[in-house]
Amino acid sequence: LPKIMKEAKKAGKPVLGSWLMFPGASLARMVAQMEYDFILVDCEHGDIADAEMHVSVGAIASNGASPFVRIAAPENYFVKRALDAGAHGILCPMISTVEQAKAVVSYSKFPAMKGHENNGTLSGVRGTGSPFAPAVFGQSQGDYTATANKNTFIAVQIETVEGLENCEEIAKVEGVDMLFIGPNDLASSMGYPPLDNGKIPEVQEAVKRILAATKAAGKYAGMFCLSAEEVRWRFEQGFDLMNLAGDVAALAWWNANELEKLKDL
Ligand code: 3PY
Repeated sequence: LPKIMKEAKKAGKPVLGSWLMFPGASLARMVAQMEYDFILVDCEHGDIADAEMHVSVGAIASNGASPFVRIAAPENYFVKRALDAGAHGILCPMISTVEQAKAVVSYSKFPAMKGHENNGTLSGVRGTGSPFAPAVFGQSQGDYTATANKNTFIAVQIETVEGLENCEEIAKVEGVDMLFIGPNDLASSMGYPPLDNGKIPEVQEAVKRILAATKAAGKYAGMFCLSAEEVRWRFEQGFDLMNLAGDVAALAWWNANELEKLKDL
C-alpha cells in the first residue's frame, strides 16, 4: 500500500477514498484536501482525457492524498500512461482471467535491474522515461526507476461471472496487490439490474466468495461503495479499502435532496 494508505490500515481503519469522474485541477485539489486516503481518477467511465488525468494525478498528490487511476481497459497503453503520470496505484477493470491479471502486472513493472534486488522480484515490460512520475513521487528519475516496482500498487477488478469463477487463481497472481469488486458490473454480468446488487443473495454470495479468495491469498480486498452505510457494511465484512461514492454522486444527490425539499413551493 502507498504510505498514506498504510497508515490508515495500521490504525485499524478502513482505507477510504473518493472517485472523480470530472476533470480539473481545482476539483482534484479540493477533494484531495478532504480526509480521504486516496482519490481515484476514473478514466474508464469518467469524462477525463489523458492530459486531464495527468493534471488530476499531480493535484491529488500535492494535496495529501494518494492518486489512483482507474484505467479504461487492461491494456499496456493505459497502464503506461497512468503510472507515467505518477499514479501511486492503478485499478484495472474487467479482469476475468489469470492471463489478463499477469499481463497487467507485467505492463506495470520495470524489467528487474541488476543490483536493485530490493525493487522486488517482479520483472515486467514497463518502459522507463517519464519525468512526471518521479516528480510526483519526489524522487530522482534513477531512484524512481529503482523503487517503483515496489512502490506502485496494482488492483484488479473482479466484476464478471468469468472473473468470479477464476477469482481464487487471480488472487494468487504475484504482483496483484488487491482484488476490488465492482458490484454493479458483477450483478449485471449475472443478469441482474446493476444498482440492485446489494439486495440480490446470489450477488452477495459471489461477493463473499471473492472476499474469501482474496484473504486466503493474503491480498487486500476493495469494494465500490455508494454511501457511508455501504462503507460500514463492507468494512465490517472484512474489506480493507472502499470509496465513498464520488463527485458525480455528491452533485446529483445533493441537488436531488435539496430540490425535493422545495417541491411544495
Ligand atoms: C461497479 O460497481 O461495477 C464498478 O465498477 C464501479 O464503477
